[in-house]
Amino acid sequence: MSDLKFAVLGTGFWSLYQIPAWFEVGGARPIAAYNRTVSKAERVAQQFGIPHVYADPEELLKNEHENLDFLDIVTAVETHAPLVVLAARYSIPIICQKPMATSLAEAEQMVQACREAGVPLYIHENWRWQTPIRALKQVLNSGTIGAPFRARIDMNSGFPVFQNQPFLKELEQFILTDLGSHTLDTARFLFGEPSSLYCQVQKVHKDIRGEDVATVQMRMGTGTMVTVNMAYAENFLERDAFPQTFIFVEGECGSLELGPDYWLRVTTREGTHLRRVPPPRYTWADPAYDVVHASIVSCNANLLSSLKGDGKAETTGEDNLKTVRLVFASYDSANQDRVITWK
Ligand code: 89Y
Repeated sequence: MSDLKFAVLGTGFWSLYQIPAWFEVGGARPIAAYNRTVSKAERVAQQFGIPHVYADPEELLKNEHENLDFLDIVTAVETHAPLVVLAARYSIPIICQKPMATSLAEAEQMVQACREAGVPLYIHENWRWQTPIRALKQVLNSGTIGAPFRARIDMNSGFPVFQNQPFLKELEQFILTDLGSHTLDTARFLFGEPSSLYCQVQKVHKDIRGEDVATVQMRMGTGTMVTVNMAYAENFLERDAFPQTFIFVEGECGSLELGPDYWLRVTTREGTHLRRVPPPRYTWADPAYDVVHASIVSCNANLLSSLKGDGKAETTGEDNLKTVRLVFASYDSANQDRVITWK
């Protein structure tokens, strides 16, 4: 099969990793790029050999839609809904970066527009594709530790995320949309859907608009109690491990721990078995983000297999809507100081 041709909408910080990850996967080739500040699109197009550049997304779609197999939307979150609704009119399959939308209503509108137009919508949710998280899931599925009754997912760091992504400072709703989209999706991936949720938030940085600390507690799947802790609070940790996620799972027959430096420990009656599950290293990846950038490759490969009709995508629009529901339910819970329950 020949390469699928795609357009990149948005050529900011994340596109510098998203595009090389496509080259790493192979089988897909960017033929057009759009950015609001067109000089940025020109620079990225030159860097990656993308032939056509646009300052207007509608013009790109008008001129290129017959040549395009899919769109890769990597713009700021507030543009996702209008771009997806626009692209659905051109009947081009869409990949949209997380977080999906600025509200649940907008996310629902995106899914509905694509469903009505018969256009596949995928959300680029890469956290669950991290090598160590996949390895932990495999052990969980193997039944070695039995049914999980409690778990903790921790992603706490003082890494200055605002330096590379200054827009994060301006978000009215920050940590739960930016990082919670990932960690709550990972919780769903590992433990299933929630039946109840309680969340509390804090703001430690004085110079940002949104919250930068959150704890979400849920009852998930067959009853696992799951706590998700997240923070970008410049809390001066002795060993800051950005962007590693630590996970601890207690099961009826053992425990499972994903700790610093990608060590995975499985403890049962027989003792502790430990092995390292590091991500692959790519030359184009920023070493400060290694496990995250490496996971873009696996996520893209999964979405591409679905676009080619060879496999099933995990993070479809419909699926990610469930993660978006959790993000905004967390804000509702925190704002009202109440437990939210689902039937
Ligand atoms: O924006 C976030 C992401 O997707 O990965 C890490 C990050 O850059 C900061 O939380």
